[in-house]
Amino acid sequence: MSETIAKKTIFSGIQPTGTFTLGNYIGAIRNWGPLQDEYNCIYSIVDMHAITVRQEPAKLRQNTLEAYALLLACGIDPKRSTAFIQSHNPNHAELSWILSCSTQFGELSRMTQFKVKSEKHSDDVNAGLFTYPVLMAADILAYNADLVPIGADQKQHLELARNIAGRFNQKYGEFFTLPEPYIPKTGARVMSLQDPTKKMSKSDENPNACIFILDDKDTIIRKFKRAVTDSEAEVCYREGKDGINNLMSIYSAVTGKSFDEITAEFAGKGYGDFKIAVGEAVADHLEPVRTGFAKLIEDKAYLKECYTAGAEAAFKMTRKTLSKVYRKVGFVDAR
Ligand code: AQP
Repeated sequence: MSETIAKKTIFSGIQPTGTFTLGNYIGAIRNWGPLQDEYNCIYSIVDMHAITVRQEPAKLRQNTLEAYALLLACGIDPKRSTAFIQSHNPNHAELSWILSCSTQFGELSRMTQFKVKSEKHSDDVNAGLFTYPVLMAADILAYNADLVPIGADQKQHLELARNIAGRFNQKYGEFFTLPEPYIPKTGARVMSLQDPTKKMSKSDENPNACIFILDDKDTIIRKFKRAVTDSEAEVCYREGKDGINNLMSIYSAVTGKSFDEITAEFAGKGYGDFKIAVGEAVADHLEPVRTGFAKLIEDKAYLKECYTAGAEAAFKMTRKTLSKVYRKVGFVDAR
């Protein structure tokens, strides 16, 4: 058996709904690169998920290319991983239909993301928004992924993917691997800088709520200076100090310092000093991503070469899964 076959498989995706935030980066994407040697990694820009919310077509196209370049700038090596654009592999959508027939209406209606997004987009509560988690299950199960690196907000969807896989296996015989979530210990849920009870989101209307990973140093520091905190002056991690807890988690994630070390570092100093230090540490941490992205986005031919090869590899892997699934459910062979 070759080494590649013996490796466990990882799948993860990210929506091209705007420039990635510090939340996407710390909670998900920065953890993807280090896994490339140990695992068979498959990473996707999930544009089909993005259209569950209204997108301006030209902007979506541009965001998708930029998201792909960002993926590479964040350390995904298209030679060591399969990196592709979701709509380039139609097997995801095909499998999604089969899996939707093993998904219950009730379980989809319990999904937090559906509730939040259908409130936010109350004029367009479309069926795609409702069945989003089934497509996500198909993304993962099409590769029989063992592990899915995600932020804490996607845990509920991953649990649903496991339930769908289990139900399919029960109906048709053991087939799908039940995927495990891989959630980082620090930074699994980066919160909004303007409302630290809400997660940081690409599509937040308030640009000060979010650090975008392509923001320049001055912008990053300015946004941290404006971050909502509390009326105390002690930098420590404690219940009720949502704003400071969030800044401490971010600082810890980019510097590797523990909460105790951070508290000691800022003892006797005010929030102002702490906010500037967090801003500087984040900006310095993101500098290589900004530089890498600037080069990659200029080379459209290279990007195309990478995402085309990625899609071909992804298609081959998943066609085999889909053929077996079709046989299992009782469809007549096409040839
Ligand atoms: N605030 C966050 N903290 C930690 N992890 C996060 N992720 C998202 N927000 C945070 C993780 O990033 C990965 C990709 O997310 P996505 O783009 O597929 O969708 P999302 O979770 O809906 O992200 P956004 O930024 O909130 O996008 P919009 O605004 O378009 O809905 C996932 O692993 C997610 O957990």
